[in-house]
Formats: sequence, C-alpha cells, structure tokens
Amino acid sequence: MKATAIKKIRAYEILDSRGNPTIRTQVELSDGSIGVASVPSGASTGVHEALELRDGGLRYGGRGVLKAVRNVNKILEKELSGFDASFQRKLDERMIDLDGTKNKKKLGANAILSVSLATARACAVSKKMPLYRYIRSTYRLREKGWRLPVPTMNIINGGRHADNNLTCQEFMIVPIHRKFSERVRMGSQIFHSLSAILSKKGFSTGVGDEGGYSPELANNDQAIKFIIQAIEASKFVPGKNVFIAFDVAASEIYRKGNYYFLSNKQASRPDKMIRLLGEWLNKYPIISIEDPLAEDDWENWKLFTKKYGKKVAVVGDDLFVTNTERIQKGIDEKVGNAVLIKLNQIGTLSETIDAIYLAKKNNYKVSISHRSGETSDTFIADLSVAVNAEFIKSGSLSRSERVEKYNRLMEIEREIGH
Ligand code: 2PG
Ligand code: MG
Repeated sequence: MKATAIKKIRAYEILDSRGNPTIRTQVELSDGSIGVASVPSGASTGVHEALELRDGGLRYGGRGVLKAVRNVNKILEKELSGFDASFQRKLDERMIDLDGTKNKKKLGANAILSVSLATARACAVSKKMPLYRYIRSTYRLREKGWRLPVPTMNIINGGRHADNNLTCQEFMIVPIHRKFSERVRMGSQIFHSLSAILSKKGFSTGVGDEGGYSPELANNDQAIKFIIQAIEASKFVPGKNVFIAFDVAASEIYRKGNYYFLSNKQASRPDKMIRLLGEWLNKYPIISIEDPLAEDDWENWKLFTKKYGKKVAVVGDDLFVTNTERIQKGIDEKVGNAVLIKLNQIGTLSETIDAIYLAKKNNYKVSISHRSGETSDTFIADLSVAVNAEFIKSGSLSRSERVEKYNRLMEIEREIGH
C-alpha cells in the first residue's frame, strides 16, 4: 500500500467560537501521518453558498452537526479508504460526485470540506512539507517567491456580528509595512489605542463575534472617526501607512429594492446607497470595500464598480461565494475587481483553488477570509501564502480564534526568512 493511502477518517462534533457545533475531522494515512481540520461557520451567509448541513430538532437548537459527522464516518470513510491522498483534486472530485448535488446538500459542504482539508494536511505531514508549500506543489501553482498577505483587521464589529446599532458589518484597518510581523504590531497598537479612546468617551469596549469592539455609537461615521483617531494616537498616518476597509455586507440590510444603511433605519434606493458610499470613499483613506450592494443586485454592483473600481478594491463576498460560475459572471459583466475567498462557501480545497486562479487570471485581487464563527484551525493562513494572496481577513487583534491566523503567518514569515 502507498504511504499516502487513506487508512482512517474520523469526524466529530466540536464547538466554534460562538459556541455552536461544527465539525472536526482527522484523516490518517497508511504511513501513520495524521491531518486534522475544523470547519468554520458564517452568520451573514450568502444565499448562494454551498449547504452547511445541520441536524434540526431540539439538540443545540437545531444546530448540531451529527448528520455531517455520520456522513464522514459512515459514507466518506468507506468510499475513500485506500484512496491515494496525494491526488487531492481527484479526491475532491470523488466527494463531489458522491454528493451529486449542486450545493453539496446531500453530504453537507461542512462534512466534505473537513475531509478535503484534513487530507491535505495529512499529506503535507507525510511529505514533510509545511502546508503552504504542499498546497503550492500539489496544485502546481506557478507563483514566484513567497508573499505574506496584507491583513485587513476588523476592529469595530457591527451588523450581524454585534449587538449594537451599526449597520456596516466590519470596520477594518489595513496596516502597510514590508514585514508581516510589523503589520501585526501596528494593528495591535491601533486596537489598544481605540480601546483607550472608546473608554475615555464612555463607550463599551466589549467585543463582537470577530473580536472587534462593538460599542453603541450614533452611526457608522462615528466609528470611522474613532478609528482614524486611534491610528493617529498610535503615531501612524491614515492614508499613508494605515488604510481603512469595510465590509458593508449589504445583503443583510437589503429588503425589496431598498438598503437600510442609515442609522435612522430610513430606506435608501440603490442610487442613494451608491452615493452614500461614494461620500465615504471621497472622505476617508479607504483601500477596499466589500459587498457594497446586495448579493443579486448585479446592475448596481456594475454601476458601483464602474464608478469606484479604479480607486479601491471592490470585493465580492456574498456576490461571488467562492464560486467560479458567479466569479465568471462578474468578470464578463465587469462587476467587482476583487474576490473574497472562503473555503466553506464552496466546500472543497480544489474548487477554492479554482476560484482563486480564475480571479487571478483576470486581475481580480484575492482576499482569503475567515468566518465569523471560527475555530483554532489556521488553514487559511497557509492557503493565503500558497497562492500569494493580496489580503487576508481574520478579524481583530483579540480572541485566539482570530489571532491564531496572524500568529501562524508570523511563524511562516520566520520560516521563509522574510
Ligand atoms: C463576511 C464574514 C466574515 P460571516 O461577511 O465577510 O467576516 O462574515 O462569516 O458571518 O459571513
Ligand atoms: Mg463579507
């Protein structure tokens, strides 16, 4: 038997950072190499994402994942045992075929992804390669050298990720420096300056789902102003070495042709929404804006991209859902100029790689992203380095499920000697 033949696959239920169940899977190869992977889970999920299989019923309020666990332990283990794990693409295709549905609703994208990622990890162990090197080599990615991504750090949480009145979901800082570890230091200093500013003004410094503060502020603009003050208080220069990025997550505030973006919950027509965001782009040092419009509002996305695409990264998350068909539509219709990549939106490593390279081939920027419900798994850090992604989005500078990804990137930086 080949050293990399799959010997055993075991899945089990664990908790994610919000205290909801998710799936963790261990794959063992015949040479004894072991890979473990845990799957994250979103709150502001796009309607076009692959299906996350949940049990329903009373247990865990219906959020249990025992069905997904069973699908791994009973179906996938049986079908994949003896399979050569070094053929990652074939393995992923096999699981896609076994599922047989377009959105992986039979076995569950969470079940399939956990096996896909754990297998890649086990194989990297067997080949004695760090994961980022293994991913690059197994997909024969023709990247030149190693580049660490620029972090987009979500230091004020709103929308579905916080119990406050901010309609914009994520207010991020983007520190620019040659060294990744310095980007982290800059981010951390700004995060702590922001805490001091919020406390002084009497606002809460409790954090939301992604580890950013979640104060009850008057409106989105006040959040941006505090962030700019925090950048300056940390002795950095907004627009020079620290930029701002947003995830508007506009699908969450869209109802029947209107956007509920203003703090008074007044409805805005799409042209007004575009105008409001345009004002931000003119006023603040913004480098990137994600989901400025809703996931099926292609027409207005197109207008927005035409107007602002030269100035900032216009990132599609719920719009593209790491899906090559939707990314291709975006390319054809000149919608967006950057993609957010989330492994669990599509459900296998191979399809994720395809989404990344379709985007890259067409000069779309790539941002590799966590989910708001995370685990200690750091797969996305290695993935971002394997593909030389421009950005990584892993939340704030607090809570270990967020900072573990930054910590892993600092480890990789030391390893590759940057
Ligand atoms: C997003 C993500 C991650 P969620 O919208 O980009 O920040 O949130 O995982 O809740 O979809
Ligand atoms: Mg998003």
